Amino acid sequence: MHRILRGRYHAPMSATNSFDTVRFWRPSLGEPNTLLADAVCIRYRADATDPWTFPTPWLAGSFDAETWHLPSPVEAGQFGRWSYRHAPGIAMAALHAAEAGDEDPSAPVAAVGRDAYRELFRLQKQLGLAHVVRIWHWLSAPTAGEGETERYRQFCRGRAEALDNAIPAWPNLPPATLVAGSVPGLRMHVILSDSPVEPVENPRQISAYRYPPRYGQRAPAFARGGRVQLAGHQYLMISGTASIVGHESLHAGDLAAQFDEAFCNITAVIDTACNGKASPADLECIKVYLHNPESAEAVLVLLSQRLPHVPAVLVHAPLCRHELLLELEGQMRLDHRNN
Ligand code: 3EB
Repeated sequence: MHRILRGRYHAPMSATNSFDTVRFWRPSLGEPNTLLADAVCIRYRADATDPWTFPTPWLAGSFDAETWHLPSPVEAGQFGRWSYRHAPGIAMAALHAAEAGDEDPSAPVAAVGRDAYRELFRLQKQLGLAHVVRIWHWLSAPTAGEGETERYRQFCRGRAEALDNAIPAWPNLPPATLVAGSVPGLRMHVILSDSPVEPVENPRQISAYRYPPRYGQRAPAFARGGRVQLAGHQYLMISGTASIVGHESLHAGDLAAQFDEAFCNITAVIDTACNGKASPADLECIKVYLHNPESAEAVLVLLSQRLPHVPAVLVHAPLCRHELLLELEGQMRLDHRNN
């Protein structure tokens, strides 16, 4: 079970690259790599002000398998609050919208989310990339606040209002993840592309954008998964996936049962996307967001039983429904399977 605990520290990647692509996203436990002017090296647990970091404490495993390729040349830039790396046909961008404190339910989270998305639309125009194909959100204290003032619901409202008024409208919703960030405010990482995402829904779940109003007046705007073409490679991206069937959270308080349910949901998304010809064992990597850091050992055991050959990483991140103990995400390369 300790296989994925090996190699806790990974040296920053080398800047020398003889291919026409560079690795563009590689969360690592190393120091910032200043040599990588033309690539994105996302550090984890870094300082609060650097938007190119995962604001979630690391628990176990390695980020190494989560790498993306992009064609040269790569331009680094800043547009409004978004910083980006832009290559032909593709870009990765990061934003951090700071907040002073993270527990104040009257904080204007709707406006924070709305403005971040509006600025994202402007970034798309600036870069000439019509499609946002994957989004990660980290929102501090997402479940603070009651009823419609809950921070996550407010965020969903702001996001929905921004998308209502997007010109041109997004043709498809992308896969997304939203978990608690440990830095006050909203952080987002996005992948932009010149080719559209083909959304994949999960037959076991109601589409999130059709959730009934009891989860918030404005439903969460994301797809369960999506097929995307990135720099010539085909990926299946799987959104944050939890123990939700229909629209209801199941197995409150039961970590192993929640893992099984989330695993069934990931399996269903892969089945749908690949017509039953692939399974979770084909994932390039899997990431587990855990509400309780103490459950890491138990989850490592479950992973070693279910997915012994898939590289995994575990991070500490409460989720946007307080009863959810874990959420899974992953991606699969579709073009080099069966080779
Ligand atoms: C769920 O299925 C769990 O609001 O962008 C997962 C992934 C979740 C993304 C989002 C929310 C989001 O409803 C929560």
